Amino acid sequence: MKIYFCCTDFKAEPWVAALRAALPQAEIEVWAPGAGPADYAVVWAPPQAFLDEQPQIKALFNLGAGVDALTQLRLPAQTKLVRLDDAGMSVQMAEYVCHALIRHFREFDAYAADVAQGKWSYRKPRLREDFPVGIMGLGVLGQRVARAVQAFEFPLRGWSRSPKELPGVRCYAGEEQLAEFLAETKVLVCLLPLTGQTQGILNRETLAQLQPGGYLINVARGAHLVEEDLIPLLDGGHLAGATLDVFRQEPLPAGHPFWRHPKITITPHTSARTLRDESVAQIAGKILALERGEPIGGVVDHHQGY
Ligand code: NDP
Ligand code: OXD
Repeated sequence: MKIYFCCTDFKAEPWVAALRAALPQAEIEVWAPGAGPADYAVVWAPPQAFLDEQPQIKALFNLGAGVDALTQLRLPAQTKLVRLDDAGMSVQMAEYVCHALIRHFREFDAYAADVAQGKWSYRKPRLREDFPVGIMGLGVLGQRVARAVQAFEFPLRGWSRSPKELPGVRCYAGEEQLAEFLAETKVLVCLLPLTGQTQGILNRETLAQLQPGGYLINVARGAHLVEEDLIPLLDGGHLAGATLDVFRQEPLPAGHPFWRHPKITITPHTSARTLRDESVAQIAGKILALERGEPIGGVVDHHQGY
């Protein structure tokens, strides 16, 4: 069995070593143009040339949960596209979202600013009933985040493509229920995959439907947000702030207004990192299952794009 590693942005050696340790029976190499055919590949944003040279490949294992960089490419028709299914990311996402939510709700930035000036000051406690949290995307990550937010007793809403019933979450589904979901939300968390349906979904019209004083936490993809729509809503006061982990262009270009806006907190696409041990164990397990002819989870539906 031959497996290629073809991942931009990842240091190849430790990954290849970990994959070899997990699958000692396999021949595992870093792909180079012109290399011979392989059975499987571990990929992250591979070049089109890689896919064009490997039409026989049985499955591509994406080193992330979001497959948007792959679905933009021409994929071999019979190749399975498999995403990471949690692999240690959901707990990180829960930490990140709860941190952003609580920092905003408890006004910790304002306290830090006071402390920096040597001020011992109190703010009026806010009521969590006034801060309903709405999670867009109730998949692997969205549901884990929902559980974590629930522990802090915020009112919780969720929105997904297909209807769901989740304990303690008021669930909405489909475009027809999006307006109702937004109207019931003050702190909006985006955990959608980037597809033709979700690109630009965070825009002037949708964000304006959040409750006054709304807050945006985007941890999914930069292209979910129409970036130029955000600042007028912040400056106009309808939105109180935003925490953004993902951007249309990454790294965020120098001089981009998000770097310095006082109501925007940015992090460099780090809310849920791909963890090597967990990812390799998951991928190796799935390759062995496929070799035994067994079904695996996390296979992307080419039609839905996630
Ligand atoms: P899942 O595929 O498990 O969940 C996706 C959710 O989005 C599902 O609930 C799905 O609905 C919903 N959804 C998809 N399309 C629509 C739509 N058109 N309208 C409404 N709901 C929709 O993905 P994960 O939870 O594993 O990951 C979510 C995303 O998080 C990834 O695609 C990636 O972009 C991002 N991510 C970001 C990271 C970071 O570091 N910033 C790290 C990891 C992931 P349904 O349940 O009905 O199918
Ligand atoms: C992912 C990511 O999709 O890291 O896993 O963004």
